[in-house]
Amino acid sequence: MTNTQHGPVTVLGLGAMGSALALAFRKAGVVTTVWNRSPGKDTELVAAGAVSVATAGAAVRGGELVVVVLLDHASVHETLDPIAAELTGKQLLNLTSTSPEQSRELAGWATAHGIEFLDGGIMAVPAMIGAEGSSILYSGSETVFTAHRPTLELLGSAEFFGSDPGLAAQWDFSLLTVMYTMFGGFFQGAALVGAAGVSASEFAARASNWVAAMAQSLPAFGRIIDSGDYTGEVSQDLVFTKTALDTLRQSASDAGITAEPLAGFADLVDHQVADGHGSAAFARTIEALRGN
Ligand code: FVH
Repeated sequence: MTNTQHGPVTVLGLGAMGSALALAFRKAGVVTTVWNRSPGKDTELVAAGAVSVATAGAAVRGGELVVVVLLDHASVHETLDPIAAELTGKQLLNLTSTSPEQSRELAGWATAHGIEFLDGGIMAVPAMIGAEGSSILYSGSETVFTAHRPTLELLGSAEFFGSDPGLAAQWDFSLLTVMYTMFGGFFQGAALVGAAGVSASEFAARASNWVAAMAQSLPAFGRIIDSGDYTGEVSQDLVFTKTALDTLRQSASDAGITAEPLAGFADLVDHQVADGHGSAAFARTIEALRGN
């Protein structure tokens, strides 16, 4: 099945994510050429109608939009540098998790070779691609984004953040920071309650409800931070927070577990209190991150 509404696409990299992306394209009938450094990862895709080729250069020739989804920034350069001439005049979408500065560097490299560049941050795991809840954040060339938007929407919701090629990664990495900090807290909580014989599964059921309830307060924190005024009426000031965190650290120590996931955050609160901001709103902790 071929869908001529979508231009041909090339996917460079058939790891878990690249395979999921290529499969979503093929399920919609998009002409899809795939390449992977090591062989053997294309079986399902070839069965689904993808064209698998032996070199990245040959793969690039098959697509109007070239999607690169490799391990990291270094592997992207290792793959693309030797085929820059083949990419000239093409549209390149980087979905590899590269840092904002690395995405900007790649954009500069692409421009120098006459390649239009779009960067993306995937807010999904491979199983979610093409399904409800999958979201990809884009920045860089709006021309590339607009031209291929219907094709990109086959992967998940597609949102364009602006012409700065590092912006999508900046959003992506900021959201991942929230995620990993939450997981760190969950692991510490599971270890703490686990010391009392509670299973991690039982804890998870209650913790997920608690996280969802607490997430409701994020917009209010956002408003306080954006106002820069931490002196208004606050439900939780920094002295109160320090007292709570000190007790949490003590409880971890009493249970014989490390409080490391919490410790970095507690240190920031300690510094704010030591600097005389004890009566300020808890949200003032962000100023410690900014070095204020
Ligand atoms: N998997 C996920 O949940 C996340 C979701 C958010 C976005 N990430 C990022 O996507 C990039 C690829 O991730 P992946 O899941 O496909 O990763 P792997 O399954 O480990 O596949 C890695 C592919 O990269 C190829 N590769 C590695 N080094 C090189 C190199 N020097 N030259 C050429 N290709 C290279 C590797 O090839 P091979 O080992 O099979 O030969 C795989 O195709 C990543 O940035 C995530 O952070 C996924």
